[in-house]
Amino acid sequence: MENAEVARVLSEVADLLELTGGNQFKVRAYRQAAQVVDLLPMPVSELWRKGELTSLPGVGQRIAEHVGELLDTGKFSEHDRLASQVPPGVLELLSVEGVGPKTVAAAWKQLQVKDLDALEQVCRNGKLEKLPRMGAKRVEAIHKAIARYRARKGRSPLHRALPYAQALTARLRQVRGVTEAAAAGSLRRRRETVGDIDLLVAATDAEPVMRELARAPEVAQVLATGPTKCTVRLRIGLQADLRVLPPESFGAALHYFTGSKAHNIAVRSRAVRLGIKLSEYGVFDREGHRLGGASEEEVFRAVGLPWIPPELREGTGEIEAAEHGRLPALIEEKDVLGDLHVHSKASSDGRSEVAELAEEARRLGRRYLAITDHSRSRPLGLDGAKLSEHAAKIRGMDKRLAGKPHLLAGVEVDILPDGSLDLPAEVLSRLDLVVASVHSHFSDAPERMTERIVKALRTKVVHVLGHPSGRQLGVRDPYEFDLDRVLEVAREEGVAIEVNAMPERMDLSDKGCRLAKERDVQLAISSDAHNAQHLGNLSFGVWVARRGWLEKEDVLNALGFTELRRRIGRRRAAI
Ligand code: DGT
Ligand code: CA
Ligand code: CA
Ligand code: ZN
Repeated sequence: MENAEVARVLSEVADLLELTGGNQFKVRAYRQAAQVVDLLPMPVSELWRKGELTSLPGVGQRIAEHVGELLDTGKFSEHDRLASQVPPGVLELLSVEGVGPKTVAAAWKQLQVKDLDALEQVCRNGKLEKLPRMGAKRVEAIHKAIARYRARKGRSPLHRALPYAQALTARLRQVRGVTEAAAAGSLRRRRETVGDIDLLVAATDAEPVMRELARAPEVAQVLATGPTKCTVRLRIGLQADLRVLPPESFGAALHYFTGSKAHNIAVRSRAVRLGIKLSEYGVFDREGHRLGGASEEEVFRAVGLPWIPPELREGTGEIEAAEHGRLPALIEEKDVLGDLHVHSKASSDGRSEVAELAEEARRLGRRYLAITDHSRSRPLGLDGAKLSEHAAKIRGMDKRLAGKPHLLAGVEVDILPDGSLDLPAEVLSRLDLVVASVHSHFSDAPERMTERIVKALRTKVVHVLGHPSGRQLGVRDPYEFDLDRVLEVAREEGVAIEVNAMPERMDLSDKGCRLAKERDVQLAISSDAHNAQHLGNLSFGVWVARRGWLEKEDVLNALGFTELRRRIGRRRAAI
């Protein structure tokens, strides 16, 4: 069982306890344990086996035993006991943004709300508004959030699905007679959300492969089976489709099931024009003779094209670009040489010391790291004096590290509701790197939000606009603003736009990246790490960038340290 799954069950126990009026102390303990397990750098099952679970912060004997029971038996008696007291539809209400356990408990106990439909009804008929601490504004926000939740239901964010796809392909690769196993579909294209996991396996005998999938611990139920394919439901609720193909068809199938549908249609119409037949089984000539299909390259070659990276296969110009030899040389993770947005313990939500961050960055081969803690408006944010002290500490450590990696003393400064920055320009201009971000008043009118950001970009002290749309996948929609206008000003002012690589943000989006490139605006791919393990999340940002057609030249932190210093220093010289 994956850590994420264990964490999910633990946090569900916390929710259930809260809904059933359980002890607040216990609620907090389960929440903390969930968080610890989720961030664990090794499988939690390994710790259980060694009897070391209780060495984790906040994990006591009781919770350790429950986790052990879950790992050994797939069951969690405490969880099941609590779940039997709460209708399943009630628990689901917690997934609606802005609806917490207190609201759900009140709606359930006082208004008999047992599912999403019922919650929507009490939004409409005014009953929810009458509950204590509710009011018309909150009810309206909840009503809107229900609609958003419905729209995204059934899709999972990439970061939830990816570990399962990896675990399952690794498992299937072990089956005797299997030569290849891969995840295709939107997951391989690295879309930010996926509808399901599409698994492809090359083997001559399908039966043992399907049997192995059915008994995988991640799988809850087999929904359908055929001679060479099956569909299962995973414990996390996501479905997976498995198809088993003969090795000579693997490339053709991988291409077909990677999609997208729009890309496939375009490739297939090229094939028709060239008088060849393309299917998930291979490439064939008019007489039905096989021309290829073992690899994707053979498929593309048959239609006269170079191999196209999966992230580009959305039917938005990639075929034309390939045809004319103009495919972008997409940025790769190894091209990103440093990280420009990282929080240390000096931020209230930061968990690692600067030294731990530097150590992990060095291990990951990053050449530079900007420590950008929060400014004073955030809870426990830094004021000018504390920030100067912090910067001095960072610079001292930078000297000791002697470039392994280089540290930059920075800040993530709030863009206040009026567009001014949360710290004086005079303080900001003494720092090496300034990331400016919106963290409040997300529901400003679009024109107001645009002006707010534009004003911040005009201050001359900002290097990077942080998580530019404010979205959190499946949790919070992007705030509304005129991206085109912001890009125009960013170009004029020489400000880079961040591709925030937090898996739950991925912000700027892929489409935004492509627009920024067209507008000649530079991007910065940053982890926004709040602990050392998060530094590895940069890959999520790189995938977004690749889906946005970005190349090395488009990315600020693909520059070497000297070049970067010169670039960000130029800002300083200008004021
Ligand atoms: P998803 O699962 O909604 O995130 O998106 P996909 O792209 O993974 O879609 P899915 O799982 O329905 O199908 C996987 C791929 O199979 C899809 O990207 C392209 C191919 N495919 C599925 N249905 C069709 C179809 O009707 N025509 C063509 N040309 N290709 C299809
Ligand atoms: Ca899919
Ligand atoms: Ca599918
Ligand atoms: Zn932020």
